[in-house]
Amino acid sequence: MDFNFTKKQHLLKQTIDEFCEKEIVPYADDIDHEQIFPEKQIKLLSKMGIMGMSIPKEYGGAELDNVSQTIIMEAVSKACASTSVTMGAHTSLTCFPLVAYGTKDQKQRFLPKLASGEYLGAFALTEPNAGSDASNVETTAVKDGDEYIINGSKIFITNGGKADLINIVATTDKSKKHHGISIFTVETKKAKGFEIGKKEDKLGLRGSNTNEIIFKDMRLPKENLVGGIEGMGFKIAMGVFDSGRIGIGVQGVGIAQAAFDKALQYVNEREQFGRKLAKFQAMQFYLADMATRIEAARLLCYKAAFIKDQKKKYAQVAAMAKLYGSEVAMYCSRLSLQIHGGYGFIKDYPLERFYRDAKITEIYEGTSEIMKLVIAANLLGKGF
Ligand code: COS
Repeated sequence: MDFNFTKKQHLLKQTIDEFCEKEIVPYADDIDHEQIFPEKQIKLLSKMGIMGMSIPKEYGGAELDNVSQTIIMEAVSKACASTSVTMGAHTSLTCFPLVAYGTKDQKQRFLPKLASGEYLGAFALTEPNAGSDASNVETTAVKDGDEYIINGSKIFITNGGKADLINIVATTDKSKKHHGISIFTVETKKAKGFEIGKKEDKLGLRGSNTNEIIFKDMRLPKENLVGGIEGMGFKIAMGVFDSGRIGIGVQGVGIAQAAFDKALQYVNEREQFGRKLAKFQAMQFYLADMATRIEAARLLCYKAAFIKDQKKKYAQVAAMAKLYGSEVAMYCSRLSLQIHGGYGFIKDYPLERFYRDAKITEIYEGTSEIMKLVIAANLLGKGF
């Protein structure tokens, strides 16, 4: 057993931490307050090869292991969760399914553009009647010669209004339920019948783009069916979420760490009743509770990434990492805000941003309740 990063991973952590401190942290409040899409930050991440981190070298990617990808997700999330979700929807939800399940032709056509940052990606499953109940998608894909005709709409899609390429989940045969679900890749600028709908105004992650997207008789070549076989979509989506959940767990850890760091600084500066806050036992207990939970959540996330790197089954530990990482984000952002008192409640300090950003980690890529179902299903013998 070895809890150390490799030399390469350690160097990567140093590099990404320094980058985030310089290029992301100073802009994070503005990104949130002014709802600025973090395009500049994403461009810089592309230049560093990070938008292609999950893509094999032969397609222009950096081909990083999952532990390294988790290091990056934690660092960017600590700096700015709006930026990290924009990045994660691309590297994890978009690139991962094409890498893991795409045909050779799909990899050749799409991965180099996603790796270089020429294309920003998104993944679209959620609909008004399909969220937790992922198999209930109503968007249809009907085969017509060498094409599929797609009709329907998707809501709450991260990067939906900005993406150049979106993997969309549709039903090719509703009577087969989840066995009739397929995933199609759409290049949004080329597709007729692709429309951008309502942009959401959110509690947190206010710099990230969350959009409705609409398909009206949108025609796609049959070569854009991910994996080339109809009915594989539900299993692919489940695989994508299993993997993505490590990222959301560690996004929670990043937010929690950012909140904790501010608390640690504040208790050493702020004086009340003639003493630094750090001298009060109540504050010491808060710090100890936060630090312990952050460390436990972090270990779960890196364990999940490590197991994925070992090519072993990881759905259960990924769900645990997401469940606990998101709870710790909520816990630490609330406590750190409490320690800051009134200062935590105003926009001059980032505490209220952390508090708002933390909430979504308990909801997207599977709610905490769904995580418990996944964990229980694995405990009871499903074993993905
Ligand atoms: N990996 C591979 N296959 C999986 C899987 C996984 N992690 N989980 C389920 N499956 C397969 C099962 O093996 C089953 O296949 P067969 O019918 O061929 O045997 C099939 O999928 C259906 O499984 P199950 O009956 O367990 O599916 P449910 O419809 O009950 O749904 C949950 C299972 C709830 C886990 C799933 O719908 C889910 O993850 N929902 C949350 C989706 C989500 O995260 N939404 C948020 C999107 S916003 S980013």
